Amino acid sequence: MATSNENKKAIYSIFWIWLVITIVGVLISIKAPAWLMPTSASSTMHLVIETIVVFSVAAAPVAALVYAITLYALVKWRWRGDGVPPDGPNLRNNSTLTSVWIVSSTMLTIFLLIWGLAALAVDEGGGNGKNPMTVNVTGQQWAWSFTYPGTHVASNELYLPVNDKITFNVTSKDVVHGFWIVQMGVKVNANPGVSTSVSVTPNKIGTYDIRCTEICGLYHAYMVTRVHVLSDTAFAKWLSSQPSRA
Ligand SMILES: [Cu+2]
Repeated sequence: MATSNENKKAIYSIFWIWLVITIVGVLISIKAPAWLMPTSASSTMHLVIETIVVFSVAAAPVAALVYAITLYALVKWRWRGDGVPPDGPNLRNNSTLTSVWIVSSTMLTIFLLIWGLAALAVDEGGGNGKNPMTVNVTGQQWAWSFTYPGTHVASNELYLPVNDKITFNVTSKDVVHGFWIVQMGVKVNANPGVSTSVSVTPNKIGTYDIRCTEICGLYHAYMVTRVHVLSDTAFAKWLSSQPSRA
């Protein structure tokens, strides 16, 4: 049996290892999305990145505790004798540890729930822009096509006006595809025979990526196109310059 002095030493060591790993984890959580995530072209995407940062920061001390105990156990509690090592202390009878664990995980879970519900409420289904506009999106092996209701325009690259609320009605001609505008944080399945809606307000002029997110056959990886977010006048000009498909 370990003496209480040895236990105290172990707890202090684990605490310091935990603290260092927590600080590293928090720094990575704050910095990594800026390096790894695409730029944000909508408030939805901004919220997605913010949520990733907050959830990673909240998870860092929990992960650090697992790593700290694992590292300490590997170095200090390694069994070097023959045969099966003796049992350690019975954690089930440790009421302090059990209460701390239950209370902290309950608080963390409630925090994540409240954050999630608040983020959904703030986002208003992805749209808080003016002049709502609808675009019909059709996926098929292996291309995207877009039509703009109220006009006779069809295109294979998507064109959108900036700061207007866009609702996409998404469907498929053959198998299940996934409509994903990478930099806008919008992703929804394209199902044959069904129209699924998703809304977003692009808030930055530029060209962004559209990908398919369901394995839909041989050329799934090449089912990509682009979205051009234009100023209102540039968008109106593009729309009127398109040949009618009717
Ligand atoms: Cu696809």
